[in-house]
Amino acid sequence: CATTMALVRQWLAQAQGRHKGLAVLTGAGVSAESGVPTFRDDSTGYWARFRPEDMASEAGYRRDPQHVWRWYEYRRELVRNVQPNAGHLALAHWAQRHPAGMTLITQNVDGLHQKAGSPDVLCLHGELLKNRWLNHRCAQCDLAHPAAGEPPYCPACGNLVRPAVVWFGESLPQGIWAEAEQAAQNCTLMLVVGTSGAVYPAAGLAQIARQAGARVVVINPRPTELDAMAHALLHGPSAELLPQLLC
Ligand code: BJW
Repeated sequence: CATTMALVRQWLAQAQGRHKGLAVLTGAGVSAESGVPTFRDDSTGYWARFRPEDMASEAGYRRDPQHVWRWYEYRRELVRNVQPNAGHLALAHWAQRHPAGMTLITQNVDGLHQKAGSPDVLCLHGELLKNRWLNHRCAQCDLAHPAAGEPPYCPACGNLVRPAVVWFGESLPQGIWAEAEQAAQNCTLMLVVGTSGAVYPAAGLAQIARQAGARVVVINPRPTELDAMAHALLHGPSAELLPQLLC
């Protein structure tokens, strides 16, 4: 509502004057209006059709690499063909107007914040368009053998290529996590945008920020697991609300 928006704008004005005063944690919802499915939305989320333990775990990949690889190839094709929406752009423009004013932390692997022009995005869960080796590499692992519809593999040792994303049970990239934690500790305002707040340790950044004295604002069209700890809720789609807030 209008009064909540006015209040959050005040908090934003206070954050604006401070080095990295604003921290933004985003999730799949910020890309929904670009046409990228979320994970946990009732009928449209990926987890309504797939089991996360099959598609987003190392054990699932080892059980059926072809099935998982094809899902990632499908998602890669999808994100190559979508564009950032007004929400991504509003964040990028704000950062450009306030250099060193914002830390943008995303759980998204789709690269749309970067495509919108956001600098220094902290990607907690990796990047969909990148790969890495599943096992330790042997001396010849550089020569990945391409295989249509299947993960490329090392002809010498059989090692498989895998998407460079963070699956369940895996640690987040250490340096990136450390920077995100520090940003949460030092900001005066944290916007939590388009995430269900169900996945840890990412969701815990909101608690870290709050405990360190920051205001926490959730921006989402539906209830989230972080609503109860937030100082304010802005209900609606991020491609509408972020431009209104950050213009
Ligand atoms: C809109 C919108 C619009 C719609 N505008 N909004 C503490 C407690 C409990 C469990 C754990 C814990 N600590 C660790 C765990 C285990 C686990 C976990 O969190 N499990 C819970 C689910 C129960 N976490 C992990 O395993 C993490 N690793 C870890 O903890 O390492 C330490 C460790 C090591 C070894 C052993 C044990 C521990 C890793 C988590 C990795 C998550 N990976 C995924 C897949 C990435 C790759 C890929 O994309 O394929 O990351 S899962 C998936 O969920 C993806 C997302 O980044 C992540 C978060 O989802 P997000 O972004 O919130 O999306 P949704 O769909 O949930 O929500 C969308 C939201 O958008 C909704 O709210 C909508 O309303 C909203 N929306 N339209 C704005 N227009």
